[in-house]
Amino acid sequence: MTDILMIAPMPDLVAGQLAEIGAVHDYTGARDKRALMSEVGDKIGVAVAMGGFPASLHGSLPNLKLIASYGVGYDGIDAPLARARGAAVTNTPDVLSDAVAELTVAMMLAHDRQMMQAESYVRKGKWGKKGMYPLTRQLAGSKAGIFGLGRIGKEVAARLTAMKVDVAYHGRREQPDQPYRYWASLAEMAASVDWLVSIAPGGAETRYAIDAEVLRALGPDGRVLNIGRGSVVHEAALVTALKAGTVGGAALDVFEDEPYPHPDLLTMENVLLQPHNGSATHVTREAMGQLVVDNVKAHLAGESLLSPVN
Ligand code: A2R
Repeated sequence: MTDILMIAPMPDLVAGQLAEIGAVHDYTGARDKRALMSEVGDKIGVAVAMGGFPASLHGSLPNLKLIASYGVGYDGIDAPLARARGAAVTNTPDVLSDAVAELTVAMMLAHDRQMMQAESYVRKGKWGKKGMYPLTRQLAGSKAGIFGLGRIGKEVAARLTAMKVDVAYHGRREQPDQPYRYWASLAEMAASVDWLVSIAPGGAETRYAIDAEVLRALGPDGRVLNIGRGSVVHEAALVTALKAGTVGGAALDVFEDEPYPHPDLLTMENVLLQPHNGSATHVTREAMGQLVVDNVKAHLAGESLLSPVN
């Protein structure tokens, strides 16, 4: 029987299946984590996580062989360190790309067409009293620059193209097989688009990539959307730019300090907010959970991992 450490709360689908294949120890729920570690630490072979793994835990888990993470982003896990300590890391890519891409496009549409405000206009009876709602922007015909044309970015690009949006992208390298225009400079791309869409991973390399300079380049008619990682956008700089009107609007699903968006964002009309909901559909969360379990099973059976990251 394998000992499995749950270092983040897992959906029932995951927790239930893990309990069938090993002895599960709940780290997050443990009142005395140190006592738990001294009791079971050297027996733990597998840890299940949710995008993060404290590096300090390695010292208590000398026999850890796998960190199976729920979610595609793993910027909170030091994968090279885990590998050096003898542990593989898996994530849950691909199965969530459709859900994240459709929320991305939904947010762009909702923002441009002012759907939240227009709905409130109807609910509050303003339609009958004041007449028709003011005209809004149209997504078709606009230009979008995607920061991070990876698995999710490509799904976003395909949907936007179908909706007659002109797509460009920025990343560390050009992808010659892609039909979209490549920009080596994020700021230059920002200056050329209506929507700057960030679906790049978090981590030291992308931290604050969308800063005051990039926002200035995006300009007073530009809108920024972030559905990748909160750390990619300098939130204070964004708030300043929105207040000054040097950026036209924002649609944000992820934040620097979740679940606490910058308080000024909460009162801004030209900001659309979502609670880190990109992959939050029944079908996708089920598929993500199953992939966590299937990685653990593959590891225990001595088979190749389904989605290793290191
Ligand atoms: O840079 P490239 O050409 O390798 O393109 C990748 C880009 N990317 C970066 N761009 C600029 N600077 C970086 N340091 C950097 N690191 C990566 O982001 C690639 O096109 C894209 C990431 O794509 P995938 O690895 O396929 O990730 P996926 O499944 O699209 O998910 C993206 C992110 C996750 O990392 C979570 O943070 C979030 O979506 O849920």
